[in-house]
Amino acid sequence: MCATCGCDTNASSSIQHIGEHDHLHDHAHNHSHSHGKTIVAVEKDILQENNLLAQRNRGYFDAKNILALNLVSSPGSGKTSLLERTLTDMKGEFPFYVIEGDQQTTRDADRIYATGTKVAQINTGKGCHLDAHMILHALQGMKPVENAVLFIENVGNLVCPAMFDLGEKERVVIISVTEGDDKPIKYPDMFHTSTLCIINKVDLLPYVPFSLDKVKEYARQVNPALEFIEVSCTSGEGLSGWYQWLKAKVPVTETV
Ligand SMILES: Nc1nc2c(ncn2[C@@H]2O[C@H](COP(=O)(O)OP(=O)(O)OP(=O)(O)O)[C@@H](O)[C@H]2O)c(=O)[nH]1
Ligand SMILES: [Mg+2]
Repeated sequence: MCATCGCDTNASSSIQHIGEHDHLHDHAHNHSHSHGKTIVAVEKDILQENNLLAQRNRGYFDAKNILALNLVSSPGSGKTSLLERTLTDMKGEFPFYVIEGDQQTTRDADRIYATGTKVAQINTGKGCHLDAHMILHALQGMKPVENAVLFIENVGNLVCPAMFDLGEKERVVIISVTEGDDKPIKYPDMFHTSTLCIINKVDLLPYVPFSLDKVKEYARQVNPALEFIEVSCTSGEGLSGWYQWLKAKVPVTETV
């Protein structure tokens, strides 16, 4: 049992590389669960171990000039839809890779694979977040090329993924207009640790009580530097702004 968030990532997490050997990789973790310590101390241990591995991932990304983005949101905000659109519309512009995190099934990885993108699915079992150790294992099977863009779609959850650094360059939080505009102040950690907030499903604005001004005001209370892009993955509205943001983040390749 992970004392940090109460979920159990030890029991049954697995990694599948979709469209390759489809091998299922049982994935045991070495979290140090020392009984008798206070919960705060155990939480610190787990996060410290995670942070060390995250730094290792970050070093790997830096060495290979890979832009790694961690996409976080509550379930159903549109993370996979955004990736499907992005990978289709920007096909050929960069080498893209995706790591999908879900408790069960390869449904999201199958959707990504259908776009022609190399993808690995991590099933976290009872776990409610990805951690740096899982990403390390997925990368070992994926072997991304240099100068690539790696999207990591985290498990749909606005709480626990905020605590786990994966080694990403930037964290992108997605909120959809059907969720309510007060989410940034109810789940501040996720908005505090993100660089960009994508507001999705704006095609539904006429039908739901959601204020774009209010959600931005609330989000700025927890993160004054947060950037916003409003999009609809269904209609395509606003997606060009996201693509521009993405291109500006890709590290420049040094030519000799
Ligand atoms: N109306 C509308 N529906 C959308 C939009 N984007 C996504 N959806 C729908 O929202 C639902 C959830 O989308 P997903 O892309 O699966 O969301 P997700 O965040 O990946 O979900 P999890 O991986 O389960 O957390 C699907 O039925 C999508 O078709 C949008 O811009 N507008
Ligand atoms: Mg998804």
